[in-house]
Amino acid sequence: MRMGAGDIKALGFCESFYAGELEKRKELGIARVTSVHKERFTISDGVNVAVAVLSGKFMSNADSTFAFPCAGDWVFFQAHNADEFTVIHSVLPRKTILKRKTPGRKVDFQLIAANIDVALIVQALDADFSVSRLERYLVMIHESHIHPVVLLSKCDLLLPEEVSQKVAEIREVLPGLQIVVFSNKTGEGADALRELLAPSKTFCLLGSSGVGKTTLINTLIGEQAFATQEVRESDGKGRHTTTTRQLIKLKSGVIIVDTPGMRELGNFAAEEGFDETFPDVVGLAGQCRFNNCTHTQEKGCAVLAAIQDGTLAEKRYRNYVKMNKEAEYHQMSYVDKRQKDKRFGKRCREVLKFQRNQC
Ligand SMILES: Nc1nc2c(ncn2[C@@H]2O[C@H](COP(=O)(O)OP(=O)(O)OP(=O)(O)O)[C@@H](O)[C@H]2O)c(=O)[nH]1
Ligand SMILES: [Mg+2]
Ligand SMILES: [Zn+2]
Repeated sequence: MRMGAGDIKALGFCESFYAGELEKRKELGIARVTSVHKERFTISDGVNVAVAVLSGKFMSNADSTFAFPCAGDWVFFQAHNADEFTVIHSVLPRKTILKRKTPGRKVDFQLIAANIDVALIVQALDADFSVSRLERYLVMIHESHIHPVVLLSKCDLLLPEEVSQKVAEIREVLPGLQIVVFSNKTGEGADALRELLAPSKTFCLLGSSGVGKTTLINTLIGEQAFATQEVRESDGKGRHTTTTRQLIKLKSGVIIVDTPGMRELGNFAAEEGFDETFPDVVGLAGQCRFNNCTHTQEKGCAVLAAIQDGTLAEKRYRNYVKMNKEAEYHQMSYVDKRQKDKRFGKRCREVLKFQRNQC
């Protein structure tokens, strides 16, 4: 079958969302990016798979990280020479985009996956469990307006009461969050997972290396389709088994993006994500007597009062403050960086000129 003649709806394509775009397609086909290898992209139409490159025009127009295709993106493509040579012409508008700051001090973003409906944050119950890290993921996910679900893996390694206690720890600070406890070894939680994983929705697995993300995909497929690996005791941090993000369609119709474990989540210029992840802290801060309250020593500080009477966990508050500071810092430098960008600078000058003329 020719590339483009497959079933993109089965790969999650929403015709109503892209109604306006379909008119622009002309002779171009639509496919979904399943993986990225430097300047080469694997794309699928739901049945056929091709390796594609970006058109020259695409390359010269691309002005930021956001312009380039990432796993989960829908693209307009053209196949030449009986499908031997495939070119991507443009990326269709994204419903959602999951991004993170690149590790290190350099302020830049890395696209994780596009058009994700549900983000699955995987934490292993034995060694990886951390409510603070969970909060970090949630800020990133909420900022992208993606629905988060927490998957706690390796429950076979703990006693049932230890598992319940960890779940309670999360529920205490994040009451509305959906949590699924499971084990790839014993099959516990398999029903809950099956119920969660709806066909034609796109899910994205996120979490540290070694928590069992790829093993979960293999479990769902029912065979060792993808490589997984024991974390070496000597240098548990030293490796990632999964090295590229990859969009996979299961027989059940579920679409999942597997990602390499994130060692460092980085910081992000997230503003919106805070309100949804820390509604308790944000709500309290709004009740302080002074609206410039720093919540450190002021009289009438609702946050300090809540920590004192035990209604707000100090650890949660500290994590909020830490992330808020990081986000502020990065927001600032992101703007600084953008101002260096010629086109952005030009636009700024135009706006300033316009404002001056208004005064
Ligand atoms: N006991 C136990 N071990 C598990 C479970 N799930 C996965 N493992 C083991 O954990 C190790 C790491 O699993 P992977 O699936 O490779 O982990 P990953 O999250 O994909 O890691 P990266 O690809 O590096 O991000 C493997 O040795 C798995 O056999 C589980 O539920 N219970
Ligand atoms: Mg993996
Ligand atoms: Zn205060």
